[in-house]
Formats: sequence, structure tokens, C-alpha cells
Amino acid sequence: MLTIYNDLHAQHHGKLEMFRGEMVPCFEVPARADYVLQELRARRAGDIEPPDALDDAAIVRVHAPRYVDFLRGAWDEWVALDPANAARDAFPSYWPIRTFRSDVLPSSFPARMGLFSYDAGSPLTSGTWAAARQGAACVVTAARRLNQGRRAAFALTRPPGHHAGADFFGGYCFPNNAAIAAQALRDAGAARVAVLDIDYHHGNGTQAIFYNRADVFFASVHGDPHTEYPYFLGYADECGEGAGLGANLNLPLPRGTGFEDWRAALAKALKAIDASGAEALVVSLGLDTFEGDPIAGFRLQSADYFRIGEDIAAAGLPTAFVFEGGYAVAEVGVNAVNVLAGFDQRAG
Ligand code: SP5
Ligand code: ZN
Repeated sequence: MLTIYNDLHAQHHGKLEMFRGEMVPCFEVPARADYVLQELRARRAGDIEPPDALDDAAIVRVHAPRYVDFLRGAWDEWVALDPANAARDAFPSYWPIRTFRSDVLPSSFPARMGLFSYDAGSPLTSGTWAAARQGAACVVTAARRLNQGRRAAFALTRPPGHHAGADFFGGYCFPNNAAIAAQALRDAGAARVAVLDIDYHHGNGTQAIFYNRADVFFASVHGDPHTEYPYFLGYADECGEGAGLGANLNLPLPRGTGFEDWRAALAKALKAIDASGAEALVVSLGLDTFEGDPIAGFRLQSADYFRIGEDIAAAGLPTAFVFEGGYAVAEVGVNAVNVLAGFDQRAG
């Protein structure tokens, strides 16, 4: 498996996140990607390359220009509020929910933090934009390698992306890497693309970005949002709308689900992807389905991840894997590389 590695990922380094009224150490840490890189190297799992230079136009294909402008300047605006802010990460405090206006772009930075976000658990740090932009470069490069004839590529990047919408961050995500990859594949000529999201948490951002489009099929296996983050999207009755009706499949599973039931849901998702006529596949590869994950509730074991890779390879599509969640830091490398190894073994 070819890996496109985000060499700038550690510039995004949240210290704390809000949890039940207090600030706790951030779960989404640079060591996550370091463990995956170490495991790729130890198992000689293929070439590891930096991304090609990015044209920011690839980001604006799925994100609102005013949101991208906001992300680009956010850290400097945060520090301009108070020089002491340089020592702490930026968080939103005010959100324009129902009955408020979101068409007006306030000049206040705290107001724009809320306009462009949906939770208080996603610290924005001094290097968030540098890391996130390089992540977009990684997924665009991975898409390009598929177009050049590769069967698969793995974008090893953080921050993750699947919770980020066209104009909001949240869930540790800023740009939506999987959506950028899917759009890049479309723009390079694939008539239809599928996104398979196997992170524990529903990929609300990816779903929302493509919800009214027929050309990108979205399928997700995740914790039931009645009890699991992100709570407000990811239900089974969300099937797409307008031209996109029928191009969205949510397969929520109860907290505590083990591999047998999880794998049956994966089979349903892959069957629907096959029926969608997709010519390429983007996998939002979250490893927080692992039984040891500190913030999630499924019970997958490390060996199960080989089977996942094999099942995905059997779909027979050019495949871009994009690293998403997975917070059992010491095991995330083994689990991620097991998926890739299972894929490579089956794909031959
Ligand atoms: C990409 C991704 O996986 N984002 C997940 C964001 C989850 N944010 C909410 C975290 C809730 C933390 N719950 C802690 C439970 C500790 N026992
Ligand atoms: Zn997750």
C-alpha cells in the first residue's frame, strides 16, 4: 500500500477539550499518526511519500470560501483578541442555532468561531491550518495516484475530517479530507464515487456535503446517534434528498456491537456501494471501533481489522483510505495497518 504521509500533522496539537463541564486532555493527539507511521515502517507495508503541492481550489470544491478564509486566519485573530491567547487553544462559546441568522458574517472573531463550528470539543491551535491544509494535499495526492493507475493509497493525516461540513468544524475535524478526496476523484473523471465511512462516529460532515448529490454515494456504519456522538445526524431514515435521494445509507448499530454484527453491516454497505455504480471508493478509516477505544463503544479486536481490509478489497474498486478517528493510541497503528494489509493481501 502506498502511503501519502502528512509530515506537518504534529503542528495541530490540541492540549485540552471540553468534556462534561471540564477541560480534559485531548484524545486526538499527534502520537496517533506517529504510531501508524511506525507500524507501516516496521512491517514494510509499502512506500511512504509526502504529498504533492496543493492547489487550494481542491478545498473550495467542497467547502465554502468564507469558511476556508476563516480557518486560514483564525489563529492570528485569536491571538489578536489577547496576546495571552497564544498560550491556549481557541474554542467557540456561542452558536447560531435555530431562530438565529447564519447568513450574516459578524466581524467579531468569537462570533465567527461559533458560526463555523458545532461543538466545544475541537481545539483550534497555532498550526491547525498548516496541518489541515497539508492533509488536504495528502488526499488530493492519493486521488491522483489512483488516477495514475494505483489500486489503492492511504492518506495518513490528522486532524481527521469526516465531521467537518461545507462550512463548519467539529469532532476534531476542520477540512473534510474524505469529501475532498471524493470530489477530486469526480473532477478527475470518475462518473460516480462512493464514500464508505467506518469510523465509530457517524460522518455527519461528509453526509451533509453530498446529501443532495447523486454522483457521490455515502454509506456509514456507526454507533447509534440516539446515544452516540454526533447525536444529531446518522439515523437510518436519512436516505438523501433531491437528486441525492437513494445515495445515502446509514447503518447505525448499538453501543456494545461486536465484529460479527458489525461485519454484516459492512456487507450491506458494500453491496449498496456496488449497486451505486461507483467507479472509485474513498474509505473514512476510523479505528475507534476497537474494543479498547477510550471514547467509543464497539468491540472489534485487532485481528478483525484484517477481515475488514479483505472485505473492502473484494469490492474491486480503486480505493483511497483516509485516516480518521481511533484513540487507543498504542494500538491504532497495528489496527490501521491490519486493514491495509488485509486489503493488499486480497487485492493481490
Ligand atoms: C474523528 C472522530 O472520531 N471524532 C470524534 C469526536 C468525538 N467528540 C466527542 C468526544 C466525547 C468524549 N467522551 C469521553 C468519554 C470518556 N469516558
Ligand atoms: Zn470517530
